[in-house]
Amino acid sequence: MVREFNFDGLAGPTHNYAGLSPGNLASAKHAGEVANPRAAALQGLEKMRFVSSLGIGQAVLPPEPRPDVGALRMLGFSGDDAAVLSAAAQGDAHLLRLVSSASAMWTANAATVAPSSDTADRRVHLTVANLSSMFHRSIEASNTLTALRAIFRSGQHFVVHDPVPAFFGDEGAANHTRLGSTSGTTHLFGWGRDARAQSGPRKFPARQSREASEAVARLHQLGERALVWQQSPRGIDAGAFHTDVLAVGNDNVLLLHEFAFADPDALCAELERRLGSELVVVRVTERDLPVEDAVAAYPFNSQLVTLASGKMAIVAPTEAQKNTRTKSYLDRVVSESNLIDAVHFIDVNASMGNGGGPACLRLRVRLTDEERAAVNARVFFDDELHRELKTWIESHYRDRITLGDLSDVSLLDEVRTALDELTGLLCLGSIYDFQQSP
Ligand code: SUG
Repeated sequence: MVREFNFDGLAGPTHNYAGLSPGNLASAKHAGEVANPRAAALQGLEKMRFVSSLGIGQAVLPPEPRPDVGALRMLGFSGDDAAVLSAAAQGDAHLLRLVSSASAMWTANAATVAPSSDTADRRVHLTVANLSSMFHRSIEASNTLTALRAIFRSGQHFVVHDPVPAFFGDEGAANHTRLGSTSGTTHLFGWGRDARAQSGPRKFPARQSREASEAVARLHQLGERALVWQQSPRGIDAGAFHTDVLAVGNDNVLLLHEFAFADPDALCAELERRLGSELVVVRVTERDLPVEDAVAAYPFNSQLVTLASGKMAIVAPTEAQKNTRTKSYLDRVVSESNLIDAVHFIDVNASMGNGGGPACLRLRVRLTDEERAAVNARVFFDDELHRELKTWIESHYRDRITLGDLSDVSLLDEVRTALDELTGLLCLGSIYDFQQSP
């Protein structure tokens, strides 16, 4: 029995809006707004509860310690923690903002995953994303590696690979879609730039490199199952910084905006060659759904999940319900595909303010019963864990954070106290630097 588990990232206690991601329009738009980390974390937790109530496998990944004073020390700030924070807060405080983001909540960027059914050595492979295109995200990788190795510890069942060399930008599962039919499975990797590329986006950075996608496919021993395809430069320039902003797939269904990938006709033909007539692609043109609406309301950044009935459901952000064009696209998907039962709209607007919809907040990991049993950490969602996490958030999180609060050393102390308790609650052991004795 194989089941997909969605590993959602909990929003961390420093969740804020700092405008850190060029090419991510929501991040720029909300820069400087007052944030409510408690509400952000509770919204994420409610999404987990809801998805779990649909009968879908649900699990949780912990936040990372922020502000990252270790990163500030590597950048030349010195003294005790309070002195480091206060020195970094001088001037425009940009470095302090970069090391304070709660961006690890978007676990679609934590790693790329291949289930054991698809890999040559029949183990589950995870490659931690280097996220090297954005400094504030690149500092996630080392903690993510430690956390994933603590969770997927059994070498008999799992391999957690180091990130690929940082020169080749890798954004993890946000640029990867696994599709399948009775003819086989295909892992579709989307890349935006290659080291020798002549053409690419002009306005915004292309984060994912072709070399990284190919490396991950090799590391995961996917062989012919891998399909490495270019993202549409036009889509990236319109704000689709990851492929999951304009496409989402599950089993034999792919929802696709025409600006998700370059040459979508050729892509669809290749997918059909591999997966046969069972493949259902619900494509939408720029004319029917302008990319501006898709980027603003994130209908493709939905979770497309298979229910126990065999039918599928979409978990979409409420923003996609309010926008009439994206709402009618989702209605069309349900009426046309006849495989998709329902669209559920869910409020994750705190995360959406930074460009992270429901799909960004989860890492999909397919596990057999045996593999699931090999995970000793208490990361799988149930009523009891839900209750404990809710109490934990309510007792540790502030309901208001501005950029000016980030240099407050008491915020750092609060974060460490909270995360120390959380690692106990999730039976993860000591996974953070601050938990190691000097
Ligand atoms: O990397 N936003 C994240 C959003 C990630 C969304 N993930 C997926 N599409 N899978 C990013 O751009 C903004 C933080 C700020 O501006 O404060 C940010 O990092």
